Amino acid sequence: VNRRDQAPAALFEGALRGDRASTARLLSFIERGGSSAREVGRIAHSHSGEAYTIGLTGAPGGGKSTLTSALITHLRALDLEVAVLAIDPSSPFTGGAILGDRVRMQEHATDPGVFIRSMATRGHLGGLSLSTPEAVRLLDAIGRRWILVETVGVGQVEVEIAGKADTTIVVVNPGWGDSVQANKAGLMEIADVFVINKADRNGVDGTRRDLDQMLDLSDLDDDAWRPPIVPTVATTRDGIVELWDAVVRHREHATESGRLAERRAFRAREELREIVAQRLREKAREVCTGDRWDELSDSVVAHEIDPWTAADEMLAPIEA
Ligand SMILES: Nc1nc2c(ncn2[C@@H]2O[C@H](COP(=O)(O)OP(=O)(O)OP(=O)(O)O)[C@@H](O)[C@H]2O)c(=O)[nH]1
Ligand SMILES: [Mg+2]
Repeated sequence: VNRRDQAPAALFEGALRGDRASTARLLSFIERGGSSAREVGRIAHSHSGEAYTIGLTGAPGGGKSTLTSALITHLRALDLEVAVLAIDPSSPFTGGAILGDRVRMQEHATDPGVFIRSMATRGHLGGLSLSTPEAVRLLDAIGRRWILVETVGVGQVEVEIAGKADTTIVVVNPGWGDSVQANKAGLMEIADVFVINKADRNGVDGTRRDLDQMLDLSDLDDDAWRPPIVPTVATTRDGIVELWDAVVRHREHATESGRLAERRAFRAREELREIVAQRLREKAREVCTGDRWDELSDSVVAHEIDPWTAADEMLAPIEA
């Protein structure tokens, strides 16, 4: 049977057996949204709950993909299997090909212990923030225990997606200051580990001081986790052992303090809230079409009825 014609349940069987094309196809369903995506989501949900997710975020070109590739090499040496999702919130739907990431992580392309996938969105509101956890859950369900999620950029959406990981690595470069000025606070809020990548360049000490100062100001409790600052040179893999060590220590701290469970519970509630909100937005689009809409909106335009009363009348049938 051609995989294009297979239903999610059959594809999931294939994915469980390690068939990458089936996994890729299921991720495409998720990327597109709609009823097939929901079916994939339901199947994946019942099989998931074991994976640990690590987010990497930071300004474009900071070295996230090179770092991810270096981390993969390190994890493979530890005999761990890994899946990577590279998320690009700014690109339109691509069917899973973001060239830079492919090239950067190419050395792992034929390793069966590594699964790499790029995801983009058509740009509809809430699309990527819902499809990312869904994709993570699928990879979890097919048995990937370590999932790396790379998000490009430092805008609000990116920070939100990156902040949904169990451990979030924020990647900056020496002399970072200006490029991310606008969203420093957002990055400080989500960072569990700071990486100063491209530490082969000047300005590492100044950047470290800058980060340290900001962390001093963030008024942490005595037993709170203070994000460590790890300098790396991703291209030569310098500092990767220290980076992984920082991730492992954060994971232990989060697990033992109960923060991990709290964070996951919060995330689950936020996701549910977002799904409900998305459904209501769909409902709103439906309500605002047809004869009744034409009639009432004409009346508002003609100043015969105020918009609040018109909205009440339009919503009356579904609120009953
Ligand atoms: N000098 C130096 N260059 C690096 C280092 N790490 C990455 N680079 C280079 O920086 C460029 C961008 O690296 P990527 O890994 O693609 O960066 P990225 O953050 O994934 O980029 P986007 O996904 O486009 O945001 C490439 O040319 C890398 O070779 C480093 O530690 N030192
Ligand atoms: Mg990249």
